[in-house]
Amino acid sequence: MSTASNTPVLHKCGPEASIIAPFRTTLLFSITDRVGVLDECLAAIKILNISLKRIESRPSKTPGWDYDFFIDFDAESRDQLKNVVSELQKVAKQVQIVSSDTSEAAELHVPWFPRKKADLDTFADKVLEMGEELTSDHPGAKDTAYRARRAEITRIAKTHRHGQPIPRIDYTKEEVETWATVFRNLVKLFPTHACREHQYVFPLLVENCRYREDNIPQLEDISRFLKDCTGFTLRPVMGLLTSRDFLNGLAFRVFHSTQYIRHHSKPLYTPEPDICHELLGHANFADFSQEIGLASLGASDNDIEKLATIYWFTVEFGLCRQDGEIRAYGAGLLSSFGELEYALTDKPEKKPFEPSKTAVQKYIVTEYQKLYFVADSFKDAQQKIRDYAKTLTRSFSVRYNPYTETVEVLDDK
Ligand code: HBI
Ligand code: NLE
Ligand code: FE
Repeated sequence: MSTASNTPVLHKCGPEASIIAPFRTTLLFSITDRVGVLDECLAAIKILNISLKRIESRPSKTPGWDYDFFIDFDAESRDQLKNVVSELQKVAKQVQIVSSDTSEAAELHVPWFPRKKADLDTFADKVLEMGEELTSDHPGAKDTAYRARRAEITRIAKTHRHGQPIPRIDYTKEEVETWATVFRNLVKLFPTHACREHQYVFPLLVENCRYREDNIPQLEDISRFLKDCTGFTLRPVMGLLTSRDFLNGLAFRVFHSTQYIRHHSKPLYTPEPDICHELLGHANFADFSQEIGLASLGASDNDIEKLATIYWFTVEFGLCRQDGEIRAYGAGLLSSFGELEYALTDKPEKKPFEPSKTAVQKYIVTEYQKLYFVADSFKDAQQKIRDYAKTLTRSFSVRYNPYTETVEVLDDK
C-alpha cells in the first residue's frame, strides 16, 4: 500500500476507503499498589518492543490503593495487540481495550480518538490512496511537472507539527493564474448564487487576509485571522483524510486544509479539495462543524458514514432558501464556478434537507452532483444538524474545553 504523497487523491471517504496501519490503541490496566508493580507492567510491554505514546494514571474508583493506568501505543497487528493484553494480564489486576481502530476492536470497543489538539499530528501523513477513477480522467495525473510540484508542497504538511506556523508558499505565475481564473469567475457569481452568510464573510477575508485576484492567500494568515474571530485554526494536510480523521479534527476546531492548487487545464471543477476550494469555498466556518466533529469522536463506522454524508450534502454541497430564492452555502459549490452555476438551474434534482434521510443518500464524488438537499435557511440546516447529532448514541459523552484545547470524556455508564 502506498500513501498518496505525491499523487492526486480522490475525494472518496467512508469505511470502504483503505487507510494505513498501524492501529492506534488505548489500553486501561489497573494495579494494586506495591513497590515495583508498574515496572513489571512496563517490562511486559517492553519485551514486545512497543513504544508508548502516552501514559497517565489516576486512582481507581474501587476502594483501596488501586490505580488505573491509561497507555497509548501503535499496534502493528491484531496479534501484537492480543499479546500486549495477555502479557499485561499476567501482572495487572484488570486489562481493558479502551479504544483501538482495528476493525475487530471497533466492533467491541470505542475506536481510538484524539484527546488533545496535538494528537492530530498523527494524521499528518495518513491520507487516502489515490482513487481508481482519478488515474484516467484527472488532468494532473499524467503531468509530471504538476505532480512534482504537488509533492514539494505536500512535504510541508507531512512535517508540520501542532503549534508551528504554517510555512508560506511562493506560488508560481501559472498557479496564480489558475487562482485568478477561479477567483474572477466566482466573484461574478457570488452576488446571485451564494447565500447571505458567505457574502458577509467574503469581504472580511478580502480585507484581512489578502484575498485578491492576483494573490493566493497564505494558510498561516487565514489561520490567525480565524483563530481570532471563530477559534478555528487551519492545519496543512497532504491530501484527503479519512472521514473519521477529518471530522475528528473539527471537534478541536481544526480545519485540515490542502495547500496545492488544481491543475491549470481545468479551473472550472476539480473532484478533490485544493487551495481554491479550502479558501474560497470554506470561508464561512459555522459552529455546527465542531458539533459534527464532537459527534464523530469514538463513533462507530456506521455513524461516521452518516455524519460524513450529512457533511457532504450540507457543508460541501448544501443549498438553502433565502428571500424566495435558492442559494448555495456548500463549499464544494462555492469553489467551483462550473458546478455553482449548474446547481441553481433546474437540471439537478432537489429535495428538502432532512438529516435522517440525507444521512443515507448515496453520492458520487467525481462529477457534478445529480441531487442537492435544500434547507429552509442556513440557520435551519444548522439546527437540524445539531438535533441529528444528538440522536447518535455512544457509551460516553464528550465535552470540549477551549482553554486547554482538550476533549473531556464523561463516562455515561
Ligand atoms: N480530507 N483533506 C480533506 N479535506 C476535506 O475536505 C475532506 C477530507 N476528508 C473527508 C471529507 N472532507 C468529507 O467529505 C467527509 O467525508 C467528512
Ligand atoms: N468541486 C470542487 C471545486 O472544483 O472547487 C471541489 C470539491 C471538493 C469536495
Ligand atoms: Fe471541503
